Amino acid sequence: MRLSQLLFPTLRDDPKEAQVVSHRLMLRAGMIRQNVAGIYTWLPMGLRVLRKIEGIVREEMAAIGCGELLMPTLQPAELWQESGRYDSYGKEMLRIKDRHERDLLYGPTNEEMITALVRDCKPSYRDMPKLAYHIQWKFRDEIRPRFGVMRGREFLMKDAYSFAADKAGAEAAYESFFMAYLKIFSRLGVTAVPVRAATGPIGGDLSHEFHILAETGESQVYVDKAYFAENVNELMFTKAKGYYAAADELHDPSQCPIPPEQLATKRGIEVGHIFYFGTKYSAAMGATVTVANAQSVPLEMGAYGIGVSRLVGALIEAHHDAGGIRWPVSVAPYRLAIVAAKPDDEDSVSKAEQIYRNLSQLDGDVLFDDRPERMGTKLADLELLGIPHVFVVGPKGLENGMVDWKERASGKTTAVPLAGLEHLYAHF
Ligand code: P5A
Repeated sequence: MRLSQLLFPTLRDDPKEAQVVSHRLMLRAGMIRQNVAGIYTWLPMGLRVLRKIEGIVREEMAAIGCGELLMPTLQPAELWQESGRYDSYGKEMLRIKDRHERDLLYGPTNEEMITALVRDCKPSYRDMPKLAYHIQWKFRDEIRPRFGVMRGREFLMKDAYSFAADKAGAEAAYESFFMAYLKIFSRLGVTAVPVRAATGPIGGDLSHEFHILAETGESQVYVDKAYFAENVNELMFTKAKGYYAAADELHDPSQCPIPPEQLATKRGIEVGHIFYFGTKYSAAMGATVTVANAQSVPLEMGAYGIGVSRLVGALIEAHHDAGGIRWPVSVAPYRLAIVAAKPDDEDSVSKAEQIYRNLSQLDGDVLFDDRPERMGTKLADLELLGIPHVFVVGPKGLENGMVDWKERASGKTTAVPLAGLEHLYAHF
């Protein structure tokens, strides 16, 4: 992609409205623009990160046999009347009337809709469990939208649902999502600590939140210090469950099983939340499965959320420095940028162009900074945006058949031969 053609409005100064570093950097690096409180336009650079996160989530959902579908954003009120949540959900739910005065709502979550769908599919106990997810925009009329995309009103969620014939099947599904979540966060370049959590308006009696630990986190979590001696991302379910780790609302100091000196109190950003809620929705909505003796029983359900748009902000909270964002390579808007050191030196501009063409044939993850700006400005923008690798093509290096390779993570610059660029890029 040629940067000169992209909508990439960077800002020199910190925007006043942004209180946390991720919000400031997303605005400054031209990733998002706010439309009204808590509702954003995703500009090309922001959208690429969002899509890459979605890509990793999709691969890990496929790996546990969870199929993608797509439910609409608008839902009929009747479904929520069936489950009993239409009134209890309160002001966070955006209620809408269509031209026929029919009550609709903009979905804050999809338990009702998917339960009705599975009910209508009349599943047999022979092909249990059923696992499905979608990645869809949600709306919650948060009383205090803040921190940019981290607490939005419109936000992108991956929500998955499991349906099983019995409790053992539901618990097995819960465990496979739990493990998939650790994998997803590890591939995103972060550790998200699973903590026991209250279930709130979603309901149920078993639930874990996944928290990226960061000073700016909105939640308080209490975690056994021994947990941190482990590689959390590789823990097995039973071992992870064995550690004491609780969200604020579940932590009661008088009941805590471990001594205070062994307990770490941390701030966390909740990037995922999983629930086992048994038959709460299926019983209310008549979603049943016929078991061996021709009897019908309500399905055992779980739901599994990941805050996809929140993650963009949370990853920046975890990975930045004075120069800007430091994306893990797996989610960077582009893995590589190419810059001609002197825009008026024809030789280096055409060489840079040629390198760009060659490498972009391999995949579309290369950015060509062909803007008519000084090199210092370009490099500062690319650093702010957090592009992991930059090739600087200049007359000096070209004399010896070399270009400069700058690495965002280490800040190192190395001269590398033109002939080896393809090979190098393949390893980024
Ligand atoms: C689980 C899947 C649910 O809604 N129903 C379907 C369940 N859980 S949840 O915890 O309420 O939300 C799941 C994740 O969505 C993110 N999230 C938000 N992100 C940005 N702005 C918001 N206002 C917002 N609210 C929730 C969180 O990451 C949460 O874990």
